[in-house]
Amino acid sequence: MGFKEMSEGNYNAENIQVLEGMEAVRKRPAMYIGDTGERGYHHLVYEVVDNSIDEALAGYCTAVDVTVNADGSLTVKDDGRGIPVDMHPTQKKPAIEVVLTVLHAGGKFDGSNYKVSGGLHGVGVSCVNALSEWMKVEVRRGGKIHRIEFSRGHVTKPLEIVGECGDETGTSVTFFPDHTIFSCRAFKPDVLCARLRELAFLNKGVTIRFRDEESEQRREETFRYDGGIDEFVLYLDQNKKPLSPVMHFEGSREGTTGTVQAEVSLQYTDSYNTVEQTYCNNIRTIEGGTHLSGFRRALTSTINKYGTDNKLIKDKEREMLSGDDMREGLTAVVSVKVPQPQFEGQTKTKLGNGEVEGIVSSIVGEKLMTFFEENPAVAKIVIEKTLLAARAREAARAARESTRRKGVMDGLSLPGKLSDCSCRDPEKSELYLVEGDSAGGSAKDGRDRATQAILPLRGKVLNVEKARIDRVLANNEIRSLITAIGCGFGDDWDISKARYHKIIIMTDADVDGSHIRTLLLTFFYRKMPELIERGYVYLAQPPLYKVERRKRIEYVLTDEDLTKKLLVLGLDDFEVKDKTGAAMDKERANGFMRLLAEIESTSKMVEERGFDPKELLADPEAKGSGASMLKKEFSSLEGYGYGPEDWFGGRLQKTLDEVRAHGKNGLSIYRFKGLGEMDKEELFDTTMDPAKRHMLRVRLSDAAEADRIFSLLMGDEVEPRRRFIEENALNVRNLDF
Ligand code: 0RA
Repeated sequence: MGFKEMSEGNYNAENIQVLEGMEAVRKRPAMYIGDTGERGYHHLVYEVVDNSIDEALAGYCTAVDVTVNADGSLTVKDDGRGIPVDMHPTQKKPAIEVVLTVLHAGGKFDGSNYKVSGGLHGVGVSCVNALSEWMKVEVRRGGKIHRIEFSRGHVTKPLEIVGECGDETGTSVTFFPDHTIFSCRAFKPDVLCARLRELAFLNKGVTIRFRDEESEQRREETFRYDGGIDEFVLYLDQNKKPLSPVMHFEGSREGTTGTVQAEVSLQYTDSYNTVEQTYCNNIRTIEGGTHLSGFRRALTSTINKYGTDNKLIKDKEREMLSGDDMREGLTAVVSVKVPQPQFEGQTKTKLGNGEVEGIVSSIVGEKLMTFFEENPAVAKIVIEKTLLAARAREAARAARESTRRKGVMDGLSLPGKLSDCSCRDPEKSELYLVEGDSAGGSAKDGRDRATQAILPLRGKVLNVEKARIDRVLANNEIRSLITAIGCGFGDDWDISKARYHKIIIMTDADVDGSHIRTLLLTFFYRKMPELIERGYVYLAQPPLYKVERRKRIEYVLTDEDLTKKLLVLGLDDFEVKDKTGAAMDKERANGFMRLLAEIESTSKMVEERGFDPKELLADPEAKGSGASMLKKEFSSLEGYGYGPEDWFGGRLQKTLDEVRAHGKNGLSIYRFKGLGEMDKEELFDTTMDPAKRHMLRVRLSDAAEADRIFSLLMGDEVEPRRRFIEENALNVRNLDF
């Protein structure tokens, strides 16, 4: 919502525009917050935090507190001016009620009063209200503490004064997302902290505190960076060796819709890769846009001009230098504030405002030239690195030429190991990257030849974090990959040439498999990020178990699925009785057993955290996810006529164990050690058949973190890598793409 104009100091309730009602949001939540899964769930928090950040940017707020409460709700508290509580003249309601129940209420969106921060969807706190089972808002303003409460967007307790607060001011919003709308059930501290940290970098001096009261760990973190995006660059480069200090340039220019501000921090490191993170109005612009092109243009022309004028770059060399060369080893954060941002591109994360390119380019160009003139030693290092990169690229040209997709039409230049599909429509075509020749062979024989191509990968894939482009391109596995995918590489990159829109990594579920998977993901992330951004990259999910009973074979994906399976089988010719001794029907018995299995696993989890489940259940004050899960489960248990004493007395555990043991009867359970153990039919049936398979799409949800983690996983620093791998058991799902 646009609160910026209020900073002009003449806010009154009339300014609030009434655009739309609440029901629309509940009817089509995804339209307003993107989705109703994990992303949308966390997006609710960002919407509320954005309002506090706006208060901070207007100069009225210094600290924002975000707390995950014990009951699973979340509070965002700030020390800003407080949402106005006076009467809205036309709506005949307090302004705060209008702000929280009317979409887009809060200010006009004309150029002079633009919203500075704002989530991807920028829909405002009223949306969060509509999508919350309940919301409570407390405002400190004018010496009084005011409170109002809502449920699913409707007032349940009108605004009232509940106390005095002296000259304290601020807003505190507490909400519990509506679980009939969201599939996500809890806030993830890691996900929240990543965005809060990013916001603290982008808004220097603002203190953002995070507290988790829900889990037993009681995590607490404070993010405050007086160095702003300079500190952001240092954070991103934490696992790399710097070649230059952090350079910072900023300025503003009048644009057609108001003042455009631009801020850039950059540093060169000895890495061979480039990190460019760009933002507009605190929103990450994954697809780049005019601010990025303006920045790049300034960098290229300044390096060229300074290098030539100072005889560091010879004429012949200048012709050979490309923009990519000048960005090798560069880490840059570009942040602009634009009054009326236009977001374009596939995911609406590409800044489109044309004038921004020239503005950023002129600010950076001017100041970078001055910096080089005042720091010739740094300029020299940057230019030397650039020339080295260019030479390496030149040396790799031969390799690159042969890697290019020149004769793809006749299939001649495709790698020999590739078993291509016959279909030529990329949208229907899939490329399987398979670990090892033996699994590759099964995949090749078992696949659907029309749509599925197989590329077996032998041995380890090159670690692109540690190799310059010439070595990357000389590597056979990588060359096969590039040719097979068809988009080219580096300056030649062209996503529209992708030969497949699904690239599926299929590796064993062991340490080697994880390693190969990580190397491949690093390659895609560093060298072909657009594949990940577009959602073309997948991880195959081969089954963990093969279960055979009376000659019938079934495949099971996970340990939890195996438990479920055993219970269903166990109930076959097995009678479960309720407390009165009457037999339950199959369906009811099945639900009952699943519930018992849940109680068993929750109890185990609670015990692992050092609690006694029995005590926790009996304690009405007990909060936290474990306690609330137990309470829910035991209240379900009552529905079957049983109480806690039946579980804690061991009686129901015995039934559960019996059914499980019965389920195992006459059953052979085999745990796969690798893909190679499956024959071609088996591999197709379980892992490749589009009608039955499970796959994970690789997402790039937090690029900053992903980049740091990749540097950590793939860089030279051994100790942090060892720790990370140990802590995360090399499971890519923990990398949170
Ligand atoms: C409307 C007008 C003013 C402030 C706010 C809204 C406001 C909203 C939120 C939401 C979370 N924290 C907030 N802080 C402030 C300006 C009021 C004035 O002029 O005094």
